[in-house]
Amino acid sequence: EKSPRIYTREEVKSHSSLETRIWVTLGCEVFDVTEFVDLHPGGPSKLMLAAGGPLEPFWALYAVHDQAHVREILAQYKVGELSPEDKAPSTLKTSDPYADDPVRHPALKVNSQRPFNAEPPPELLTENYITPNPIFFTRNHLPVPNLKPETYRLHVVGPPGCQSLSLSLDDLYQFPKHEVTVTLQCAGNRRSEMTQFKEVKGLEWNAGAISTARWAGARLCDVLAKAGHQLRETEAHVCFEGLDSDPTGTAYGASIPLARAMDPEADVLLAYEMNGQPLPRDHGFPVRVVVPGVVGARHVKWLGKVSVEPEESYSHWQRRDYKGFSPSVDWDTVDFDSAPSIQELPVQSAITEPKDGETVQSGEVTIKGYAWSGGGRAIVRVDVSLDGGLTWQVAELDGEEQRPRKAWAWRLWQLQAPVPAGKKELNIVCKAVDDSYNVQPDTVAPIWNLRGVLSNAWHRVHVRVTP
Ligand code: HEM
Ligand code: MTE
Ligand code: MO
Repeated sequence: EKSPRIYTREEVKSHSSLETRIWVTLGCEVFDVTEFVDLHPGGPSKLMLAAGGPLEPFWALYAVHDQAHVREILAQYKVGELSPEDKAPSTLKTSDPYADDPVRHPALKVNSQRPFNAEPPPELLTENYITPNPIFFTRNHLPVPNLKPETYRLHVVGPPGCQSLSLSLDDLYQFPKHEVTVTLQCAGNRRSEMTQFKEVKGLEWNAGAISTARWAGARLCDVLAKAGHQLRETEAHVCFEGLDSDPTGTAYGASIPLARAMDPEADVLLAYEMNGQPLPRDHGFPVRVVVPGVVGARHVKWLGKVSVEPEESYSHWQRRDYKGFSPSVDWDTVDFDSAPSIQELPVQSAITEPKDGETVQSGEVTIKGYAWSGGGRAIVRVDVSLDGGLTWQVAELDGEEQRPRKAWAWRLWQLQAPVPAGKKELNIVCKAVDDSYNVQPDTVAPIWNLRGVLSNAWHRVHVRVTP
């Protein structure tokens, strides 16, 4: 028996392209899986997400690998083992406000490290109707607070003359537990397409700033009722404050109209569970707001305070951001007070497979994506074109059926279509229709805005066809 060759994580990491060969690790073993990439039943692009690093975080998502025959396949490709001293201790810089942020899944495409903003890659986004927690997109404006469940309190401000509530987690568990499947989308989803048209200010999101989870918690209307609130003032707003704050102590905040908060049919939650687990730290542990059908920015995480106010939240993110403007408005002329805050989002859809720039086989092509609309509006149709929008075919809608007026979660869709003979390339386009017959605009030109929000033009993917 020869002793195994020993490699460092650094060396493994340098083998992450077909040119340098594809290495991965499992436990302390190192594998060269270059020859297996094209044989992978889950497709080459998914395997490549783990290139140069550990398989565990990916295999944890797909239990299909939890089988002896999968281990046997991998064993054939063993080239050595990791050096024991390689477990590099992470050096904590205490002056860094982000030093205590949680560890993230390596599949996430990071748009900004501090604060952490990342989206799942398109080939994983529509792999499951419910997005696995570790790859749910993350949009943080500030460092992630580290809250202790035992000492956590939610402060609910009562109406004048009434007592305010200070609720522990156990107190929240006493309210009826309500579960809803809800798609969350950031207003900046697909911003990068607006940037390509004309520069905007904001993070470069591709089409992955959207994800779906089953959320469970207390209904906001039940908690507000307990604090003595009624739906008297129809003009009032429910303001939320996060426990994340900037160096000046300013917390993240946002608000929604009281009418939505008090409507039991609107399913607004103070959620403490995400897909059957306590909320992960990045998604608001221990409690966040979930407002079905409404822009992500109002789903306040690490919730510290709820109050009913005559005016919208005075937070920067309610009043000076997350608003739409005419393409004619620039940073010299913008008047944030002139536009309403974004609440319900417009109809949206995007293609997740194939990816832009990919090469597809001639014969037949499978196109996959998601479609969703705000305000509980259901998706009634997704149209797909292979020729840039000259001719259209109707995609098949997968995923769960949507309830009328309460379509809080997306539909996944797919189309299997013959590749027209002789075609060297395809200009694939998708567009969705919701049950108010709202449609997506064909280009970003008429909807471009300086902040790059509400980007919902037809989604376009260009691919080459192998002859
Ligand atoms: C399926 C092996 C990496 C995602 C499979 C199957 C095998 C396999 C043998 C079929 C299992 C069965 O049906 O019994 C491997 C090996 C890998 C690897 C040896 C690394 C060298 C990955 C990675 C991902 C992934 C990194 C995700 C990012 C999937 C998915 C399927 C699958 C989604 C299911 C495909 C389907 O049934 O449609 N893999 N895999 N795999 N793999 Fe992997
Ligand atoms: N809540 C707090 N406290 N702090 C934040 O930075 N970001 C908001 C919202 N809630 C944010 C927050 C924005 S803009 C979005 S899109 C969603 O959280 C993202 O939720 P996720 O990270 O769970 O996907
Ligand atoms: Mo957002």
